[in-house]
Amino acid sequence: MKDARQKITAAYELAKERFAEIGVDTESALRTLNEIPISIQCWQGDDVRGFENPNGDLTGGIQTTGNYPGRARSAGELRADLEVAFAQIPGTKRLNLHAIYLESATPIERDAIEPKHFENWVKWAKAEHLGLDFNPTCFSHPLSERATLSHPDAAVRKFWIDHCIASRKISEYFGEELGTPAVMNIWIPDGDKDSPADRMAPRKRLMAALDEIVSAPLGKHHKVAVEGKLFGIGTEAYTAGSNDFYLAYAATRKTLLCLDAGHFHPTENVADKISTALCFLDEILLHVSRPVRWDSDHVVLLDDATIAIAQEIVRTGSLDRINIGLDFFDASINRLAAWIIGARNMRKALLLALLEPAAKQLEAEKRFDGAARMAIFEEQKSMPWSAVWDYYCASQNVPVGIEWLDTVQAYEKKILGTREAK
Ligand code: RNT
Ligand code: ZN
Repeated sequence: MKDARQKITAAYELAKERFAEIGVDTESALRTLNEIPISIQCWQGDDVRGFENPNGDLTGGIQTTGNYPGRARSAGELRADLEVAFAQIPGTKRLNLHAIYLESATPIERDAIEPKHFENWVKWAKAEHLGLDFNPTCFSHPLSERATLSHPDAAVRKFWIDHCIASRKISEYFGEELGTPAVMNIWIPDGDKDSPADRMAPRKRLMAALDEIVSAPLGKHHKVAVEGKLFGIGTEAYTAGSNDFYLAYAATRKTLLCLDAGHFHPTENVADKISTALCFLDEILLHVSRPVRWDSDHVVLLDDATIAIAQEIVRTGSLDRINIGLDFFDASINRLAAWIIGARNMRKALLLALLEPAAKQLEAEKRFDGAARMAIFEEQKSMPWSAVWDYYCASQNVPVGIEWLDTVQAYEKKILGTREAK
């Protein structure tokens, strides 16, 4: 009987030959795969509560549902959880923070947050060899009830502009300290439950506010992205920051555009938007998520939508121009498992895309041979990619199959289960 490791290697060697026959070099695919950074959202660990006011309500038209025990109640707990989760996820990782994940002994208003409130995160990121990304938090706050950057009251707008500029300073600090630029993503919940009389004025105010934010002269260690959305809970009829709005904004102001997989009509093909955006923008940010009937932020599965996104990332040859972030938050299941399943699936999808016989696909297309192209695509689905995945996990010293679940369950028993909900 061969031991498990030998079986994995033997299966891989056979798979490697099969892929070589169709012109795919698995070794090179795995080298590329391992280096693609995936930015993992801290907010899956505590249901988007943060540490500014962990008992406050989550507002802004987004919602976590479920009350599974064990959410992180402090930055220390969140970091401990992330360490366990990250050890189960192969490949290059970053951590995506929100402004509400600051650490301060005294309450700090959002327009007054400073790099020092994130020192512990930077120290930890250095120790864990992670890059950090950032987000101003323009929701879950008394001043965000009606609107933020598009608010008709200039004083309220200024508060959020100042918050976003303060967030840029923190992002710059992250990038400089960690030697890898931080992507700072602006998403605001502003919109209307019902048909507005004026769709234009809020957009003009938003445009002017964003201009103030992005024109603040700050260093080169961070990048700003803007994230559009079709609707939120309570903003079903109108959002000031639609995708059209931000696509035009990003193209004219040279920011990044963030495409969130849950922010479109359910039948829209989000993957198709990537090549369009890349025609006009230097870089984009993705929020890989899973909408179920609405922007529900379910855990990412290895489903058609995710695979299509990964295929576009690879097929456009734009790995260096696409920043991959995850954006889901499920409070109904073990939160570490949510991170692990979602992040492993994203990387599996990238592996599938990297194992495509690109040259053969393109040749068939060039000949207008639709049947051959279809046959190649379909045949690919039953190629032994999972043997390549297993070998990859083993070579990265992360669990190959579902064994990670044992670790997570043991951690749940020992640590998560002892956390009383506050
Ligand atoms: C909300 C946006 C946004 C948030 C995070 C927490 O619909 O997707 O990206 O999910 O910033
Ligand atoms: Zn998002």
